[in-house]
Order: sequence, then C-alpha cells, then structure tokens
Amino acid sequence: MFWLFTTSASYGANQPDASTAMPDNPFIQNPYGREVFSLNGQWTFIVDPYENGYYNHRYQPHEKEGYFQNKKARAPSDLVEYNFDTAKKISVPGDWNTQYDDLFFYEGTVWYNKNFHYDKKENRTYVLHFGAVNYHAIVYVNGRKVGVHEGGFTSFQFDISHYLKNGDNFVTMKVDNRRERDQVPTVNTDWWNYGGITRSVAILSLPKHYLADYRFSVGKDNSVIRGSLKLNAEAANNETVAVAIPALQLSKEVAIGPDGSADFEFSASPVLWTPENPTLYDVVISYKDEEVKDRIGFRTIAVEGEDIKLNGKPIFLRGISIHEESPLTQGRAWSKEDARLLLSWAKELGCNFVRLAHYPHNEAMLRMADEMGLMVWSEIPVYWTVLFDDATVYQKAERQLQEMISRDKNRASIIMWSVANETPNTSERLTFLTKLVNQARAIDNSRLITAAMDTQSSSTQGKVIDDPLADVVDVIGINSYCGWYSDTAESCAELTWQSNYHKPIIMSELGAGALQGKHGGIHERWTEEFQENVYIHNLEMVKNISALRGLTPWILKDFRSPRRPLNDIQDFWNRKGLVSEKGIRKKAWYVLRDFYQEKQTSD
Ligand code: GCB
Repeated sequence: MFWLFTTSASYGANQPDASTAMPDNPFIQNPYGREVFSLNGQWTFIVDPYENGYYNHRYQPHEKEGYFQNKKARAPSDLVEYNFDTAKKISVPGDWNTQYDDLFFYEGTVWYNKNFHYDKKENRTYVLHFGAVNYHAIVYVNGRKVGVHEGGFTSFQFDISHYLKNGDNFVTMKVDNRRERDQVPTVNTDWWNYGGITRSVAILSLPKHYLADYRFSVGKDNSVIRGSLKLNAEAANNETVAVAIPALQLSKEVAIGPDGSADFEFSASPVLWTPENPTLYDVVISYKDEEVKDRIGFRTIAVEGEDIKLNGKPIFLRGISIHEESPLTQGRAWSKEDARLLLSWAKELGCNFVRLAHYPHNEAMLRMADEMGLMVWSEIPVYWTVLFDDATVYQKAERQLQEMISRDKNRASIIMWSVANETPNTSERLTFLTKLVNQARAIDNSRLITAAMDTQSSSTQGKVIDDPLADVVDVIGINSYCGWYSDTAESCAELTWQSNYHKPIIMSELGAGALQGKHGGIHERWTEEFQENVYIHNLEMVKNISALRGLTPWILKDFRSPRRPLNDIQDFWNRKGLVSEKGIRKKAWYVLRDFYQEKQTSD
C-alpha cells in the first residue's frame, strides 16, 4: 500500500507563522462528501502588477503592511492605499480574464479577499480547500499566512484550525499567473493562461480525528473488492472503521493499525463499470461520528500485446480531446453543468473515451465521466519544452502527478495517466519522464501510463514511430497533423505507420482548423470543407495502423489561445474544434460521428 499522505501536523496548523508551508498532502479524499462551508460567490479583488501589496520599496516582502492585512483607514488622516471593501467584485470560481475586458490579457498578481462569518465549534479540524488556483497562490486567513501552492490545475488544502475564529473572518490571497521558464507548464503553451481562483473554495469541517483517505478496487477475476483507508492521525488501540457497500450487502468493521491505516477485502463480484453500463455503487465509510459516502465503480484495465482490455475484453477507444473551457459561458469550466454538457457532446459524437488535455481537469468532470460512462485519459501539463534538466522542475511535475492521482484514484472512468505531451526526444527528457512513469506506477498500479508523442520519423514507406519513450509507457500516444501542418489531406490516406514496440497505439491528436460558417473549396484553408476533407483522409489513414486501439482527435470545441491571432478567422481562438465556441457543429463533426458509428457496429 502506498499512501500520499503526511499528517497535517507537519504543516501550517501548529506553526502559526508557517511562511513556507506547503499544502497538506494528500488531498482529503472526497472533500465535498464532508461537512462543507462554501466560500464560492463574490470576492473582491485588487490588480497588483507591481506587487505592491507584497513587497516594500526595497523589494523586501512586507511583514506588516501587505494587502493580506486587509487594513482599513480608521481616521480621516490615515493613509491606507488599498481597500478590499470598496474594491471591485469578482466571481469565484472563475478566471479573471473573462470577467473584465481589461484583464483579458493580464498576467501577473491579483489579490483576492473574502469576508465571512463562521460558527466555529470546539474539537473540530478546519481545512481550507481549493479546487485549483492558477498558478501560484499565497493564502492568508485573518492576516496570517497559512501556506503556498504552486501549480494551476490541482487541488490543495491547508489546515486552518488555528487561524479560523468564531465570528468574522477573512481569507486573502495573492494569486500570480505569470509564466516562467521553470514552471510546469512552462512559458509557451497553446492555451489561454486563465488566472485566478478557477475552481471552488470551501472550508471542510472535520472531526479532530477523521478519515483522510481511502481507495477501492476490484480484483482481476472479479471475485474480490479490495480497499485501504487512512486516518489523519495515529489510531488508539482497537479502533475500527465501518465500511459498507449496501447494494452488495457488504459491511465490515475494519481494525485500524497504530499508524492509522488499514487494508480490507470483501468477497464480492460487483457489476463491472463499462461505458455501456456505468454502474456505480454507494460506499459508506464511518469512523466515530463521521460518515463519508462516495459513488464508486469497479473495473479493470490492462494491456495485453497490442490490445487494451477493459474487464478482460479488448476495446477500441472512440475518443475526443477536450480543454477545460466552458461550453456555456466564457473561460475556464468548473461546474457540473459545464461537465455534463461537454461530455454529452462527446457522447453524441459516439465517444466512449475522452482525453482531458493538457492538465488535470476539475473533479466534477471526472465524477460526471464516471456517471455518464466515458473512459478518461488524464494528464499533467508537462507540455512541449519544460526544463527537463532542472531538478526543481522535476519536483514540480512529480508533485502535480501525485496531486492528480491522489484526488482521482477512485474514479473508475480514468483508465490512463499521461505524463507528457509532445516533448523533444533528448536524454534529459527520457530520464525525467521515465522517473515520472515509475512514480505513477508506484502510486497507482491499477491504471495504464501513456504520453502523447510527436517524434515520428519518415521512411520511404511512410511514418515510423521511433521514440525511446514508447518503450517506457504502456500505451503509445501519437500526435500527427497530416493534411494540416504537413502534406496534403489526400496524401494522408496513403501514409503507412510502422511501430516496432508491439504496444497499443492511440492517435492522440489529428485535426485541422475551420471557422464555423465559413464555406469554400476543400483546399481553401479555414473552411469547414477543408477541415472535413482532412478528417476524411485521416480516418482512412488510421486504418493503416495495425496496433491502433483508439483515437482522440483535436478537439471537441474551439478554445482560446494567444498563439492564434489571425484576424477575422482565429481572433485568438484555436479553430480546430469540431464545434465552434458557441457549440455549433462543423461539417467534420459528422465525419467523425459516422466513423465512430461504423466502428461501434463493426466491433
Ligand atoms: C498540438 C498540441 C495542442 C495544440 C495543437 C494545435 O500538437 O498538443 O496542444 O493545440 O497541436 O492546434 O496545433
């Protein structure tokens, strides 16, 4: 058993001035299955491009006068050059770029503040939980720093029991989304660098000793359900946790070891989770006064030769790639409604699989995928050219990998973790990614590991997949834009693909750009007909890849990207969506839908 866990005591809680406190790890499993006090809604904010609220004029961090003090002028003569009470309002969750026109391109520091009243009780643990903040967050409660977090797409939390008061409180945050070379992702990506508190914020009220983490899985031959669980602290003698799966008439008192953890097992043959029948079971875990409920599916996933097997049966992954952008409003997606709509489009396309690119998506998306029956590729933003020879960058990537797996390990929908997208074929990269792959396997040996690669070479016969990373992963992802960045669409159908790895291949990207509603000839760029033609010939081409076990074309919906400035066509949208940013289908949509329909009948 491997736990991504350290007790909260080693972090901020007992060190009131924990200036470098890192978030408590792991993520408390199923935070919204606990007693939750939401901090979503209107916050106030101050844009601070010079970081005046953090540094003094000698460029030393403020100790007393920073904006985190949330100071007020008490007398008319007082000088306080900021005021959260009169500052503009901003919705949380939500990126700042799409809430104010003048922040559309803004990258830098923004301060957030929220005042709230809280009825604090004795003998409880209070944890401040964030779904995600892009990119760097420093969090203060009632003027005192509780911790920092780096990484824009993973959840984190701080034990604030010693900072929270009974009565009026405030949370202040410095959020900075500047891009830097030593970050993950690095400075250049092909997506919008939406800044802000982009996912939900809540205070979790927990017992002093609580159930921190748990994990369920089913044995290969579907005769046993295994699980493990962990308390936030060491356990006293003879302590037990009750675990039940009522629909299977299973329940058990599990004895906890002195370190606060336990393993358990039930003889059981649950109905296995599949995209056609995404069965989820209520599980109930009770420890002292706390009862945590979750909905969990059971399935196995494995690779055998060139096959991917779900519950022992070979499958073909009819997929589509998706960025975390709202189909309902502008900007980052975060809600259940966003998730439901995006995934229902994928379903209408005939998908049984989605690639959630290029970073871990919000938890609602994974829970919705569990419910709706979509298998998932989940990825960390090791994208293009992060600094592969930098040990600190490696640590950042590994931490994001751990945070992703820690949060989502109970989601049946996730069948593979991806460690990278389109990285250069160098020895530093191979060392870096091999370490990540090994780490992912050590934490979670129940899923497949993949990476999207664009390092193919050409022979006289066609394309050859030759990347040493292919030796390391379980499933090879290949990104190829035949007919868009190279070759003509017509030549793609003739292209053959060679792989000597004897592993399943997923065509993890293919596609072309089109402005929805622009029509013309099949060789006129940006028309729906051009995009449609590229799809027709690429879908012929993929039939030549004998080890092909799935595809996730690029991409479901047009998405924002600063790399796409072409006036009147792109206007800062990447136009490779099968639907426009308004949800209108382009012609290529129907080509892929027909291909998937055919595939489904022939499989
Ligand atoms: C890629 C990247 C993806 C880009 C896409 C494009 O290979 O993986 O992030 O958005 O190409 O549109 O060029």
